[in-house]
Amino acid sequence: MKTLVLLVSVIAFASSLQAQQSGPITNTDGRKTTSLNGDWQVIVDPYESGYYNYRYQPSDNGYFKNAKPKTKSDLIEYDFDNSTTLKVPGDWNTQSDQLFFYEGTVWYKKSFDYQRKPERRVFAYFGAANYLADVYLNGEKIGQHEGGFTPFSFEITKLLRDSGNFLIVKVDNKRRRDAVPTLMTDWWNYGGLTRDVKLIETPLTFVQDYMVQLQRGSRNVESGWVRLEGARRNQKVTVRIPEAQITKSFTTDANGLAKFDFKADLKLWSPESPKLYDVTIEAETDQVSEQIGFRSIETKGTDILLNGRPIFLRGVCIHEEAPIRGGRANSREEAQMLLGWAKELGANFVRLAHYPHNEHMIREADRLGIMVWSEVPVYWTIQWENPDTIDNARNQLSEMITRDKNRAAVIIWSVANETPLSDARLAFLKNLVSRAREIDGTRLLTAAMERHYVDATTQMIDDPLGEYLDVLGCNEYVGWYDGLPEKADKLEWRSKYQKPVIMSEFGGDALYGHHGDDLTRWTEEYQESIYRHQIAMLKRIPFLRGTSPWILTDFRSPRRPLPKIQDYWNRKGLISSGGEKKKAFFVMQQWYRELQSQAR
Ligand code: GCB
Repeated sequence: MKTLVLLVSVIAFASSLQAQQSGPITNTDGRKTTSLNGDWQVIVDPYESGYYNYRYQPSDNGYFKNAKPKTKSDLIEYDFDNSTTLKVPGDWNTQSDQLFFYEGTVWYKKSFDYQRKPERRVFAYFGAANYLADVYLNGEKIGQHEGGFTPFSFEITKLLRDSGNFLIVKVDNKRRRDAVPTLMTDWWNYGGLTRDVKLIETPLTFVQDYMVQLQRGSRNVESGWVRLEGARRNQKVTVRIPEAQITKSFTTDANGLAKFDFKADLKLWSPESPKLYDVTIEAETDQVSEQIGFRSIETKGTDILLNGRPIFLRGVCIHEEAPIRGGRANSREEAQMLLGWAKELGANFVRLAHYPHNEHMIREADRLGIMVWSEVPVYWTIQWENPDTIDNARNQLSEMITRDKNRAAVIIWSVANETPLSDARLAFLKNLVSRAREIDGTRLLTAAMERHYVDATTQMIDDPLGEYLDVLGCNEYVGWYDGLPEKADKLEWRSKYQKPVIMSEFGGDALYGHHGDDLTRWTEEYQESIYRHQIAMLKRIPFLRGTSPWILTDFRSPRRPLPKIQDYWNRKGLISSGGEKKKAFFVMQQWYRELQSQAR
């Protein structure tokens, strides 16, 4: 059980559509919220002595009690109020030199007052905490959450006081073999309360969640559901889209659920015209509104169809790292900068690697008209046979889809990246695929897969997982890990499946400003040469329907120590860590401009 709600017993809903592991609040839009961002007092606790006693048993008097000496003789070996602070949201690694490589536990504490009105409920909401979070209010445990990139919330109505509340979170980012991701990745393990923390107030019975999207395969039937949480489950709910004069009412059942379909001719969302409508969900006891776009996404043979028309996904991969300042990104401005560069490259699509990014990215993509591939950190060598690992991956996948299911920008969910073939892995990933289809039947499913040579010049895509996916992602590093750049010239690509392929990674490292001839590793010229040969090869692949080179910007990785070149950065960015464009950026940009003009 990844999320343990001790205070309120969240009703165990029957249908999978209703399964809710991330806590009662999934959407914070249009709600009364109180930000708890800012400075939090922290205690770095590498031995977890704030949690375990000296016999390594969980202690009743851990740091979560926020104890103070009552007499001058009292022995208490910690004191939040005289401890250092860290900014939330933010990773700890880039806020303190001492914590740069730190992997372990940090305790966070925030004090606040809150005058709750009698007919209201209050929830503590966390945009994300990497990786394992134990949450306490006023000395009592309110829940635990596992997974570093998705939101969770716990109800605190009954524990809340008018003044002097203290919220304490133990955040542990130790890597574990059985976790998702597992021990080995190629990105920085930024720890901490990396996204917004807030209190959310709702009525006693509130609109807990809803989905309003075009029905799969349709361009004029809206389909979805609304779910209420609280004592008054049975209510009239109305979905309104005022700009389109739509008002449709339904009644929720004994579980608080209403499913609906209705016809509506809306202006469809697309990269050229990212139309969003104000949508209001109105129940008798609550009302929420947000902006939602409507578009259809399907495949037909090897084509991807957006609103019924074939498209080519001109993409780029992005890690959730803040440009220039470094560290985990978590602001609208950082999302605008990253997506702005993607647009400048000529992209209409981004692959948000390798975990769900913060909500600013998705909402900006919605506004800017950039299609999104969003994925879970099922990466490389997960423990395929461990039932806890699969539960964890399913939960992270569910939380990702739950958060972003109403975002038109998201067209593809990805269940895995470069996972080695085995029966256990196939069973694990099939499980994720069916989970994703269960909660969201409207989007395409993919995974970034590997491929293999059938002879010296033929690459084959035939991963058995391909049978269960809509779109085949394929990572290849011809010219970098696989031969020299010109190797691409003679390559032929074959696929076992009549399905669209996205070349979801290719590229190579270059240190910005490092020059030489095009066979000298780490130079901008070598990287540029990879892109030239790659593009010529990609143009010859008949079933190719998208590309997302690796990667938009350089990003930190502990696997990359080469002094003076890498210095713990993966240098495959088309843009440097300082925001400077490398030569390869312009090669890719030129191709995307050509593709864009052909598409018109
Ligand atoms: C890959 C991985 C990506 C790495 C990249 C690299 O195949 O999917 O996470 O960062 O290669 O740079 O080696």
